[in-house]
Amino acid sequence: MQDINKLESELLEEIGNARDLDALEAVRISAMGKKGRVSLMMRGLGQMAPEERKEIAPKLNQLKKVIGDAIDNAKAELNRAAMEARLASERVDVTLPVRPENKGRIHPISQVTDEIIEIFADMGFSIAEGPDIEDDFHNFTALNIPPEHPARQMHDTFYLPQKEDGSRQLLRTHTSSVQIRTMENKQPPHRIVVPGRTYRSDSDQTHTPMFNQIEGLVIDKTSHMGHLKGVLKEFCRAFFEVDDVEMRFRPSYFPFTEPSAEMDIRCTFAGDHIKIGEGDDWMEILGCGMVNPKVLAHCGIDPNEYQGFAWGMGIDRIAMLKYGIPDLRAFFDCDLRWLKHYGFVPLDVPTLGGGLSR
Ligand code: 2NL
Repeated sequence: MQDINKLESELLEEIGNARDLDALEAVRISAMGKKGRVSLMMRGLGQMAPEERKEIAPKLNQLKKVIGDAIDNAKAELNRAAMEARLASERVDVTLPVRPENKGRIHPISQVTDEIIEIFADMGFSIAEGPDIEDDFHNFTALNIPPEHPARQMHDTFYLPQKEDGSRQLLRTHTSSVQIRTMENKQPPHRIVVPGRTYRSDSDQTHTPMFNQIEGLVIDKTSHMGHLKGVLKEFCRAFFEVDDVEMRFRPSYFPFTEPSAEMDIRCTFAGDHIKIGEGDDWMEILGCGMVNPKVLAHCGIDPNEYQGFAWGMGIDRIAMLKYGIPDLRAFFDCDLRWLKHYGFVPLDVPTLGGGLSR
């Protein structure tokens, strides 16, 4: 009897002292496990005289129940305390003010590039891209720019160090090299626009060493100057969001087109901003022409079978024009305040249906 009472108070104390679930489990095993202290006592019943057993067995069953209940209770309590600690440490204060969110903006150059792409995509053009680092052939020779042409001189072109074979790579001075690669690698007809970075060693108020261009190319069997005019008219109408834009073509010269022209559009300068499509001034916005047959031949296209037109314009200048941005150099200053002012909302993707810009 005494042993039972002593074991009960011992075990109850051990249970009370268990600080966590592992410690409690250890107590349970040492009491109720196969070789536990309560289990051993139960086994002792077998050697007792029947009279004694009758007296002791209910006490032992009582002990087993008391200890079992105490362990269950302690377990529930430890679980509750653990949950409470977690709730306290993981509490979220829903009354805190929202952290300021740093929303990005679309750079005007990206916006204008997307707008132009959207317009030409609608006319059935694909977008082509190519490397910024080019070789002499794709940037110059294939475009009928002869070795003594001033554009090849050091002051215009950024050259990379000379290689062992004497050749020098360069930073492309226009995106025309991508059209050359397209004509070399794919079968005509071609209908592509090529946006991208271009580089010239030139830096002043209206020139930056890196600038963005978009060129277009159409090669087919009967493509002619009338198609060129129609495509560019549709572009101006959509891009400047006016019903009609008067255009004029002035004769010009590029080694890669023949004949070549510069395209102006009607505009008026009202104070510090320009209105497109009306007035009595003209503004030059791009250069264009029929692709020189020599260029086609350089790309493996038979000039007697195919012909086409091309044009090129500066994205930076046209972006300044459309969105009234006065200083070219601000495009590349990475000033967040400037971008917040002139930048565009990322979700307002330019579409012809939904409007190019808001
Ligand atoms: C300008 C003028 C132009 C082209 C670019 C071109 C490309 C190939 C063949 C023929 Cl592969 N032409 N591109 C044609 C005429 C003018 O750019 O003032 N750009 C800013």
